[in-house]
Amino acid sequence: MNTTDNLIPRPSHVALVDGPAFTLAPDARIAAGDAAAPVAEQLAALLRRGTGFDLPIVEDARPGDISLALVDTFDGGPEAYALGVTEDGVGLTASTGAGLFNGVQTLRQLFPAAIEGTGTPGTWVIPAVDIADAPRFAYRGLMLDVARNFFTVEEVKEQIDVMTQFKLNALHLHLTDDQSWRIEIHQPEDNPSGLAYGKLTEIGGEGAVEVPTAVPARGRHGFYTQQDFLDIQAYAATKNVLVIPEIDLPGHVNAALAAIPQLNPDGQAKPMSTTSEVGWSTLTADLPATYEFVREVLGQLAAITVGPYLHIGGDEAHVTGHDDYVTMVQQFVRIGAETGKAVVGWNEFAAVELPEGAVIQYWHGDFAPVVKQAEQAGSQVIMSPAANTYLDQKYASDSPVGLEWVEGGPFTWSEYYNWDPAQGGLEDHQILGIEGALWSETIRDNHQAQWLLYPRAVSLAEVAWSGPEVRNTGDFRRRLGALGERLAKQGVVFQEAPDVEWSAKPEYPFAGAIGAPDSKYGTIEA
Ligand code: TNX
Repeated sequence: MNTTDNLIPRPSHVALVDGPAFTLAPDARIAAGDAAAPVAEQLAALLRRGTGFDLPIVEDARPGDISLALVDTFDGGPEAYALGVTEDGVGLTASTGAGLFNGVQTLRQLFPAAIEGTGTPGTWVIPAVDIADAPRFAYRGLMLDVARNFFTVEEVKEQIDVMTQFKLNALHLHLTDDQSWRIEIHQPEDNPSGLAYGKLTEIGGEGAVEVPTAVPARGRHGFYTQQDFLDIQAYAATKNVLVIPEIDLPGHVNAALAAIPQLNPDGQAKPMSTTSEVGWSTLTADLPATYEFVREVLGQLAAITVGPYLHIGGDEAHVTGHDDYVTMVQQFVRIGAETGKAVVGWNEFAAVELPEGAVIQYWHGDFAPVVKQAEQAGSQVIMSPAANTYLDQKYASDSPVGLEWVEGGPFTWSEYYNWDPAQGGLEDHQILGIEGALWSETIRDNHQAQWLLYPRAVSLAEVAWSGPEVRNTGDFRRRLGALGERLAKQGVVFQEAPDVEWSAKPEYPFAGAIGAPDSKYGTIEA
């Protein structure tokens, strides 16, 4: 076994080449033309930290260097790359920066795990190999629920840093819910009903969930200014990550109802709420303020969203009558489309006529309307079936954090590995990709989030990237074991799945947390 056997996600083609290995020498350089320089800088930063070498960026390669090159055309699409390693050097080519970025993640894993440390003296050897690789799906995402528990800009960036090494390239931010409103909306000049948009974050930004399973029990509050949101996206873009913002409509809106009285039929603001119950709030179909509000919010959000997608929720509107649901969501998808973005919604929103380019995110329930829209309206689908992708679910009934409502659970890395997104008659070309959702009712910081994410998000990354012909459960389990050392060196917390032989153990993130096992006193009670 060598590092070419440990790659995650598994590349389409890996061929060991006869011949001596490559050794990165202290005087090696990284060669890259102008367009490849930003990715070369990232590779250099990573390898400098790991090796302590200078690794200057230069224009032309000589033997012993790593060279990055952009070429005009390439098989396998914009994210594909080719990586060749011989005794004489490493060559990485792609047709876009994204392709190069993906290739760098593979190269990173080809070095010994010590590369993830800081300046470890060592010899940095890579076997001679030829790799040609391209993703199965274009969209490979995670969702972070920043509404139930707030995650700071810095924390979001840290999550981006970890996910990208597995070639995950989409981050969906669930920005609003019953408990909170996390994105600044400016007061518009044209404001017929006099809605005070500033209250959304002034009141809604203070909210969070409160459940007695973690320390502190109450979620953290806060919100992103529009500038914060732009900063997150700019940072994400350097790591080939697209941000998809979500405003959840027409249910999951209590924070908006608490901030803006005119959204309520009686004109009275609702009280804020910290409950983790779902499906009990709704916008009102026959209030003109509803549409004025949604138009303003989606308009401002679209204006600060770099990517092509705007997520408008649509889930669990249990107290919205069916006709009212259809009336409102039909309007909302139009308003969303008028901003120039493609609307994304949870699968319930497939009950309305979707505009061209709409994307359906399937999470649970009836799959037939999804397939029908995909066939008839050409909507693409993001697959997030709860039983194969929900990252907020417990690993075992005694997990210190996590929920356990999804049938078939609890869920480990293997349930999230052993499934195929092309199901129920959907074919690959109708599937934009897959996404794992991390709802945050029970988690309070990045380490707890990481514990639920890893290793299951790694399973998802391989399902999203690698074709079924190169996936293998037993081999993946072995590769996860090898990955432990890299994650531990990065300081990433992960769940020590008992059926995996881990090469290193993470820190345990729940010392002192309510519900956490405690060596002396048993479980800490709420
Ligand atoms: C259902 S999944 C929700 C969320 C909750 C989650 C908890 C979905 C589209 N809606 O509001 O946080 O369950 O697992």
